[in-house]
Amino acid sequence: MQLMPLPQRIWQCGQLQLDLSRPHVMGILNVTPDSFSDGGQHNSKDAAVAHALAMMAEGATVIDIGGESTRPGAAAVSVEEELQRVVPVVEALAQYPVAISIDTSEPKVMQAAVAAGAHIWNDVRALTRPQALQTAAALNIPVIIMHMRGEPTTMNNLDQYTDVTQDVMRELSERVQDALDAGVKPEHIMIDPGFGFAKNAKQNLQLLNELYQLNQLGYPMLSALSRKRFIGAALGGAEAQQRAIGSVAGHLLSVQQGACMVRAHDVKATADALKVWQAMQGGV
Ligand code: 9MG
Repeated sequence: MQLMPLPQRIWQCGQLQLDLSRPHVMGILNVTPDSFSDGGQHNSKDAAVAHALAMMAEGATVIDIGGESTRPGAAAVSVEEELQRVVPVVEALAQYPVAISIDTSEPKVMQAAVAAGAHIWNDVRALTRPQALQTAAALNIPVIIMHMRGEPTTMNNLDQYTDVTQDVMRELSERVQDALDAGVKPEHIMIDPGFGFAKNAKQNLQLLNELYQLNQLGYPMLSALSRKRFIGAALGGAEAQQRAIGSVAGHLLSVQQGACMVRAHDVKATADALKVWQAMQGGV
């Protein structure tokens, strides 16, 4: 494993400057009735906003709002429903000094979210839906491009890799090139290996062990393994609510290898771990 310097890059997110040369915690805000690890507790606007403010107080500098569950087997959601879930929460959070990221693959949702004050497009489908590439370029905003094969409903059968890390890097660079060709600015791109998406437990662990290799692609990197099944498997079959410490460990290992953002449910524990890492670097 290698210690990697984080890229010098700043994303202007409303009032907030996100300095990607230090690690950030992206707090997860599921606004779905069936979200997998908060039991749907935050699906009313006020509860969602309160949860976001609590995560900010705990150290999240980014809030990732998702109105569509990407859990395998989750019901599809219409654009209208996604808009109704996401936009009011964005409007409420836009007044706060926090970067607002939207977990969506739908260009119409992203357009409405940006109009309401959102800053970052987090797309697990890597801008592959019709008009997504063109919309990302026209909105001129930061985008997170994640590796996946197929759809959440089909991905579990698509985990045949020659070498998971090399294959993920190659397939991610193809998606990045599509974005660049469409006019997305290179300084707006963040990559993400897509832990848990079309990868089995062994492959996820290999990818985590070799994450530093993705720095060769030359983009800032997000690691998102919070409470995922392979963390539970590494803990001997722990349920989602028992995976916090394992997730913090995985995120710390990711930052050590160059990730500048981690997507977490357990914000305080994650932020504390990253503070120790930051202090070790000689910064605060
Ligand atoms: C929304 N979402 C769920 N898992 C994710 C992951 O691994 N990466 C990103 N970017 N988003 C995710």
